[in-house]
Amino acid sequence: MSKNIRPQRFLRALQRDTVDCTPVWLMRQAGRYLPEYREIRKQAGDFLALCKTPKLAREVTLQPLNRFDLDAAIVFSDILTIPDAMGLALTIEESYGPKFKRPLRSEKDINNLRVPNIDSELGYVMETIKIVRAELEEQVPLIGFSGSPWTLATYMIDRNSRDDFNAIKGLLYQQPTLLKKLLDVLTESVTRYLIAQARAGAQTLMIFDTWGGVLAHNDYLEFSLLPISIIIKELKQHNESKKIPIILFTKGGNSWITQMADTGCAAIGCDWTMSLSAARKLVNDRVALQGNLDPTILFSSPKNIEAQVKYVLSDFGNGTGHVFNLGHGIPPGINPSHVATLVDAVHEFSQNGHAV
Ligand code: 1CP
Repeated sequence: MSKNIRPQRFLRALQRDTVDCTPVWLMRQAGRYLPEYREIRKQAGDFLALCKTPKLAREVTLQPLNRFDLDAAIVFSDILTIPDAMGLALTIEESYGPKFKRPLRSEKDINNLRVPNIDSELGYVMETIKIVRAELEEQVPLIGFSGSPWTLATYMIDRNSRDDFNAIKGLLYQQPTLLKKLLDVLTESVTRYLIAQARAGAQTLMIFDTWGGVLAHNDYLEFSLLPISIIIKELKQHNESKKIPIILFTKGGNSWITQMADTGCAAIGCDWTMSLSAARKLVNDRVALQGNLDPTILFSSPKNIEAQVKYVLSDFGNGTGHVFNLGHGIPPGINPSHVATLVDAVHEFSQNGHAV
């Protein structure tokens, strides 16, 4: 335990080593719920300019750490930087969300896609990682990330509304070979992107498979988890990334937890619909678990937030291998002081018993 100082808490929990208390970070910890984020966002003009200006991306990465006692930082960027670098041209509209100027509309569009040049097209992400790492020194570890190939594909295929998966599922059932071609280019792109992030200084890599859960059981294994497994295998073989722990998060992915644990990831992110103790039994302590408070609980009272934090901690139970998080990102519009309540409650209520 002597080496169990604060900077190690998160990385130790991922390796299922002993910790002094449960580490906590929050998906979308930088973002619109923070007034100081909205200010910088205004200054930058638009979302992508913010991501592409390392000086500003550095600032918003650090904003939540200046306010809260978080145990990890996550580089400020977006999963859609890869399709943007492939030429689809990302825009984020305030009322709509992400949109591409040139979404994939035809077989030819997919056939013409190429793995982007990571250094020249996505170098700004690596630049942000380098400056944030230098600034954080060894205070808390820095997480790099990417979307999964399937999740990226759901955004890249032209569609009419945000929550309509008919277009991509139509492709899956009508032209599976073409979809696989798209997933192959994305698999290679994500692999190279994550290796570059490790090289730049990311100390953990997270794969966001936000839309894997919309797939039928066997389709998830073939079209979402298989490309992810290939990426993890490659990362494990590459000198620059082989020692970096990987967190795999499939929203709505509870039914595949045992298969996810077989990929070689260090931890699985769980959404709030599953009991952590049940998940733990399924993975048999082979991997750590990250999660899983329902983000909307942040809209409730501080007293209720504390009670729900206690519940999640006791649901995981005694022993190591738990990284506290939400089951999905922080919603815009919550009171930032409620985040402080959550973070402090995790540390306070996990000191004795829960984490050994
Ligand atoms: O208007 C704004 O200021 C933009 C809002 C915003 C922000 C703050 C977007 C657009 N992206 C981000 C940052 C972001 N996105 C981070 C930053 C690091 C942090 O967590 O603090 C991360 C990790 C992401 C990842 C991301 N982007 C995911 C995976 C995680 C998840 O939430 O499931 C997804 C699906 C996206 C796509 C995206 N980008 C932006 C929005 C609003 C969305 C979601 C759109 C949708 O619901 O389909």
